[in-house]
Amino acid sequence: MRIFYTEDHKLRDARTELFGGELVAPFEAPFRAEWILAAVKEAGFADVVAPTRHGLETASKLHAPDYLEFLETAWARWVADGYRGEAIPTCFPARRMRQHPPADIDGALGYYAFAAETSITEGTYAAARAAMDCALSAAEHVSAGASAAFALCRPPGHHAAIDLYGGFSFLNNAPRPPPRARGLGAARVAVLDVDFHHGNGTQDIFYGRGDVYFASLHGDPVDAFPYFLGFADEEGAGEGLGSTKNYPLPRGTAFAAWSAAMDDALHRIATFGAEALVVSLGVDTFERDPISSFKLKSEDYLRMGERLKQAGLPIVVCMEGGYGVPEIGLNVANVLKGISA
Ligand code: SP5
Ligand code: ZN
Repeated sequence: MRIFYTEDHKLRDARTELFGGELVAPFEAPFRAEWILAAVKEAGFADVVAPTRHGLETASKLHAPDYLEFLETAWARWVADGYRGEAIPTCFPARRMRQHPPADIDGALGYYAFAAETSITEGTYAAARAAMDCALSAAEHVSAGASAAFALCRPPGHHAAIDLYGGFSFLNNAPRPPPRARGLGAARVAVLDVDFHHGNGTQDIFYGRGDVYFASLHGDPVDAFPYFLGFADEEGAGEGLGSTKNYPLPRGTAFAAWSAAMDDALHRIATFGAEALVVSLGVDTFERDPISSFKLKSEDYLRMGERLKQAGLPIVVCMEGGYGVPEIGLNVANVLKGISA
């Protein structure tokens, strides 16, 4: 399986994350990608290539133009206003307030953020662009006939919505791959999001679309981030009605219950008639993940990969979350091994 990776992820190296009332060293940091790269190489995956640089064509289909302009310019605007720390929003367009982007950067941050833990820094936008390049290159590799590819990218993307950042995500990395021998507009694609957190951004982007199925297994939003989306009664809208499926799972969920939900998701994806599968892979379902509450063990990720392979579809694996512990590398390598078996 070819792996798409670029050191440009290191441009995203924030000093601060708002956590527990303190500014702590971010959970989402460069060492994650380095540990994962080392582990997948150790596991024998040697075909590691740099992505090709893409323009904003796909990003413009997923995100609003004003949001992309905000991301591109936010850091310069923040610095120009004389702030000394990293860019963190402080004021939000909450219930009954006006939904409009203020001219002032402090206000604009609040308008485009759905969560304040994620500081914007100098290299953030460039790193997010490079992550998207990895995802697009992996999708193109699969479209050209490969059975699977892995975008080893960070920062993550699945929380990035049409015009919202947060949850460590800025640009969504789950673009639909153009399946081989099909026009871009014709094919049906499924996104299976196995990160511990609900993929609110991906759901938002595809909610009204009938040609992209979105299924997410995650900590129940009644007690897990992102708290305000990811409930079982969200099923899509308009042409997309019936093509969103959420599996909110309780704290402490272990692999038996988790994989039963994944089975159900994969059956629905087969019924939908997907021709390609994008896996938003977070390994923050691991039992020792520092910010999550599921109980998956390292060997469970091998079973996960094997079950994904059984779906019989071309697969684009896209890196999302998984924090803090060295096992994130082994857990990702196990998923790839299962898919390649
Ligand atoms: C891509 C991804 O995994 N993003 C996750 C972002 C989560 N950020 C907020 C985490 C809040 C954690 N609260 C932990 C409560 C434990 N009791
Ligand atoms: Zn996550």
